[in-house]
Amino acid sequence: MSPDRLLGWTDRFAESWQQLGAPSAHDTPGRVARIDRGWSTVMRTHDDSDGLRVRNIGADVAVGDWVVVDADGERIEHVIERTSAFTRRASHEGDRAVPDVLAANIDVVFLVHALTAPPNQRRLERELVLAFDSGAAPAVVLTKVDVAEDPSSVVDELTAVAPDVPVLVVSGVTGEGVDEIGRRAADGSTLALLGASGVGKSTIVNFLLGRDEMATGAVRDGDQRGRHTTVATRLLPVPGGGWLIDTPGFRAVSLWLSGRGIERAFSDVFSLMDDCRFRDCKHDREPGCAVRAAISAGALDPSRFASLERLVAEEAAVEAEQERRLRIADRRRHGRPGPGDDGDDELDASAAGED
Ligand SMILES: Nc1nc2c(ncn2[C@@H]2O[C@H](COP(=O)(O)OP(=O)(O)OP(=O)(O)O)[C@@H](O)[C@H]2O)c(=O)[nH]1
Ligand SMILES: [Mg+2]
Ligand SMILES: [Zn+2]
Repeated sequence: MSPDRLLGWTDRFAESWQQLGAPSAHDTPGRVARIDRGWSTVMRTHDDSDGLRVRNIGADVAVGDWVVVDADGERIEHVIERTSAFTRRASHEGDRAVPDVLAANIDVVFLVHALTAPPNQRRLERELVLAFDSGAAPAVVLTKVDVAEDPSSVVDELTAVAPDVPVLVVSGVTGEGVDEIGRRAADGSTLALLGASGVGKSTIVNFLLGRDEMATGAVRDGDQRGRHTTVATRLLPVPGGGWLIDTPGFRAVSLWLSGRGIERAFSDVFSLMDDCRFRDCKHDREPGCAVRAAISAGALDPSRFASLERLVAEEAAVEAEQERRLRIADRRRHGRPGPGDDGDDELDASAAGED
């Protein structure tokens, strides 16, 4: 049996499967629809509503992954190379340089914000960096327009930090604008909804599915924060074709290793930098600095520029830590522990020394 195209299987995955030797003695690749404490639920066909529950044991899987299950149907044997993944840095203390993959093999990342809360530009900027780095196409969804008091000012403020990105204004309750999201799934694409708790991700998912598949929960009166109603990421078939990934609301938007995500999320600022007189302009007090000029003229919000500088520094720190780890791993492989340490000390010291 060949893998189910309606489940999102494409030629790209087929190539990676071939490279694994297309282990034909084994089961057909399936797609991870949910993960619960070391167990994955794997769908083998698009209408496989129960799925097969298998152990992860050592397999680094995320919802959306294509996997090969062992011949006994008990555990995941291979994870097929991802075409995209929304990844943040795990926020566990002491174990800092660890990636946390929220969803894999996605075509569009919808970053959801509610129009009922004060606009959080800094959060959206970070989310956009991760979304651009995921390899999927980012889009912004501003929801709860039916109950927002002053939607247009919130829309303007958030749109200002999302240049080059489509911004949809919707209501998960009335359904206004939601079809535009569903339309993106119709060709079989996989869409992920990501954002803080309580912004209305599951409400949108339920509207698109036409049934109350996901539980939704009231937000706190004062600050509109959610109560983490969704606790496990789910991959769900859209009736008109394609897939939705609903995710639990996440607090910390910590950067993981970035490709060109920062440049793409801040394309407006980078194009200003191209106009600075000096190529090595630090955008501080240099003459002919286009960034400072734009700030003075009110064309660039100084807090957006400060935010960019913070993100660049954060990314450099993640990269440095990652390089340290690779160096240590390499030293171990060659049986050359550093003088007076076995590698772990250096790691722990550096992890503790950061921020
Ligand atoms: N009026 C209105 N209420 C909404 C809308 N979307 C969500 N809500 C309400 O906002 C609350 C939170 O919605 P959820 O869909 O549970 O939010 P979520 O983003 O899935 O939250 P987590 O699962 O905790 O991450 C619920 O009480 C919803 O009924 C909307 O478009 N309009
Ligand atoms: Mg939810
Ligand atoms: Zn400059």
